Amino acid sequence: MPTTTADVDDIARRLDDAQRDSADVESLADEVDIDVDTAYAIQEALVARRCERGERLTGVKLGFTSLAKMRQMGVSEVIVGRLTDAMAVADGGDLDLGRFIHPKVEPEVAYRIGVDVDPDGPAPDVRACVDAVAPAMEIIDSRYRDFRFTYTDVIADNTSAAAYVVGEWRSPRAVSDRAVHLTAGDVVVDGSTAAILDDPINAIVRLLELARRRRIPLRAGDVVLAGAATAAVPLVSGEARCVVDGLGSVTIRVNP
Ligand code: OOG
Ligand code: MG
Repeated sequence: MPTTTADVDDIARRLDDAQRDSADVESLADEVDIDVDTAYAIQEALVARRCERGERLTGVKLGFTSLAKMRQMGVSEVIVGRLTDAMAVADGGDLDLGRFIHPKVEPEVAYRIGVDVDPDGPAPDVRACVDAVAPAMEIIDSRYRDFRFTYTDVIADNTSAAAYVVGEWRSPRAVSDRAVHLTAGDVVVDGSTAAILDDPINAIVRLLELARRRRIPLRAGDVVLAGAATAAVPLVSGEARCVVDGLGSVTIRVNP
């Protein structure tokens, strides 16, 4: 049984270094007892380090909003992480595999927040918060060896966030039960947006609750990744592409 109390700043530094050096670390669970509040405190310290180096927050991502992802990773509760400009890749842009440890790609739906949401203010209307929707892909790259982590481990590691790409923004529209196709190298995965909490807009409902509980401010223009519609697949060199029926597609070129 681990007995050591978590040193929030020290763990944040280790996870931050693991990302910068593309060198994995062991799960924290064997070493320290971490509760959910501490895990989010580590995430905040980790993201603060990135911001101190000049990165800018661009939004948030949800994880484990589909059964496929919960089953793949053995975690069954929704988590939230932060996105920065250093993680953003332009639609059609290039990404080098060398900056990652063991990257995987996920087909996602992105929403754009249209108003500032104060975590202490009155609960806003969900649909009124969103001003655009787009197809997206997330690149996850757990800093833990072999993607083996506990619920609190993955929260501390900023929910495996590594990179993301958003396609053309469209006016808000219902996107429940739209076919989703992800192609990564030779692998093709089919799914539906309905896998994301029955309807991806429910990701915004969960986000508003989590943002309030975790004191995460949301600002107009922030990107929200609603979570993967299917299990993640390894990111390999070549093209990675996600098509969401009625929303268009998003593509990146992946270099070895
Ligand atoms: C954690 C991130 C999960 C999603 O879309 O469900 C996630 C992981 O699987 O490493 O981003
Ligand atoms: Mg994701």
